Amino acid sequence: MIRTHETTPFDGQKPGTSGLRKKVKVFQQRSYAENFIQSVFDAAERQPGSTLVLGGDGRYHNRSVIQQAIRMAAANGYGRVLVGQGGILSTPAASHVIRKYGASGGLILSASHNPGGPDEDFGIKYNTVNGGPAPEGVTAAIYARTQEIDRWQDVDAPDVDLDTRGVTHVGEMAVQVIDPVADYAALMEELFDFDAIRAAVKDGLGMAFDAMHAVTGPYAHEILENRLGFAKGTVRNGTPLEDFGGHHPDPNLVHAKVLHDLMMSDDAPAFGAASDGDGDRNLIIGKHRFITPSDSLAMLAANAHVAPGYAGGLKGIARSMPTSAAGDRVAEALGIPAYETPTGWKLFGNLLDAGMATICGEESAGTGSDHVREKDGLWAVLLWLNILAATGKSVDQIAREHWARFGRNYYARHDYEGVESDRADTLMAELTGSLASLSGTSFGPLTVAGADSFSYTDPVDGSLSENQGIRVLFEGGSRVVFRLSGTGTQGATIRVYLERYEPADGNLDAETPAMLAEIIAAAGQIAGIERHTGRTAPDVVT
Ligand code: VG1
Ligand code: CO
Repeated sequence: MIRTHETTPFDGQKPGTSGLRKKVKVFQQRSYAENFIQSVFDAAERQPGSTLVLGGDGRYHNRSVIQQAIRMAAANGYGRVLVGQGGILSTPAASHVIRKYGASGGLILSASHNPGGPDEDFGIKYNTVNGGPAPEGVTAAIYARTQEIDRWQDVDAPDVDLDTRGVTHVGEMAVQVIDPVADYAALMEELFDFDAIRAAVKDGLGMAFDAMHAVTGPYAHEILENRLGFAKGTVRNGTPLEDFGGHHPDPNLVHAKVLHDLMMSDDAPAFGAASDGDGDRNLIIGKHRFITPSDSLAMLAANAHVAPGYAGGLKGIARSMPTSAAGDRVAEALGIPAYETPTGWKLFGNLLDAGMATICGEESAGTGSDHVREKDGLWAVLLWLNILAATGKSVDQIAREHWARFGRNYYARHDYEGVESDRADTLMAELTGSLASLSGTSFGPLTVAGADSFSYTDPVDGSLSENQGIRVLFEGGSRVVFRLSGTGTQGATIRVYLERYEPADGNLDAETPAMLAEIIAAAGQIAGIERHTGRTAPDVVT
């Protein structure tokens, strides 16, 4: 029996870089999640009886929204829901399940790297039929719908048992509770040489994987320990917790410090990695060698051919604009195109669907390929392992050889978090206003060669994305980028991306902060960071 509930719109249900993210308390308001989900169902392209994929990163509030989404899907004409056991599906696994079972889309309940718990964050993302994040056109339609919504629908049905695999019915709709890991693990076995990795493990290749009490725990236990033979205990913090143990499941040098310290110590295994809340990001640290995500993209692309899934070569390499240009140099050497898109994974989907790119990546530790339409943390870890196993080299050796061939892009990101939104907006507005007069101006030893506000025209569908960040290029190839985060839930986060290129015969073995010092100083002056925010140092450096 379908029930119709009257409602009125909530302000601010506009999806950001990666779905709708708000405090749990906001989502717990009556009809808040329902309004958004109904708007997705109203705006989504789908046939009657189509399949919806459903799962999340296990954070607080995950299960209640899943139960509600199931009742709503039944009332809105879906024929089947595939839901991960325990309400669990990593973002890349959800992308794969959508593709594999021909679903019309999926709801992924996650706020990714944001903290979880009753006073922390929750989020809902909608992915479309290709398994990728809803493109701008779709998110705009969803947002428009949230502003005029006057009813949502569900069926009167009890909660589904999410912990037992199998099929039940809610109204006329089938609900299938699936193993969240099996399909994904099988896909990884197709792409990578598990035999070679297993042999390397037998020969002593060791690793430490920090699942950060988030969604990758079950995936990493199964793939790394059960299938590849890494010792029990290789996966740390491997049980998903609703509050991620009180930590931020953000795999960077601040929040994955324990792993970082281990990897810099005498006890370090050969390889260390971590993933984020929803499993789409990765942190790669070799013994005594941290690999920046931008470098990881470049190194993976340069060596991908050793893995069976990429033996035929790459079609192209895509990166987000703030990501360093290290990958572009690999593309040039391979004679394949390089693409520069706005931040986020939305714009990679068209390139992957059109067969124009094979590997994509972002400076924020997202890397992935055309095997799904999301970034994929464990995929990156497995490709690294495949490369280590196939070459017998260490992470440090791979990095040094890479830089000796392509040069090195020293890189860091500085985040100023929780800035008052007005102040952050003023900073960006002033900066945008000053662009025309920046060229030729000097800051210390650096002279501005050009500056612009990044916009992107999608080469596949011609859609235009404007105001995607401010780029300031210096003579000699160094660069600083400024943009506001689109994933936060409190105030504004200003991101400052710093990059300096050293050619292959340059200084390849220096410390990053020293190499970036002049650019950091110039960035502060150009944007007036202290003047606008009162901050003298960033909150997070990655
Ligand atoms: C951040 C990252 C971006 C990433 C996005 C979603 O966005 O910078 O690279 O795609 O998070 O990732 P922003 O707008 O805060 O800079 V995830 O792992 O949160 O789904
Ligand atoms: Co994520």
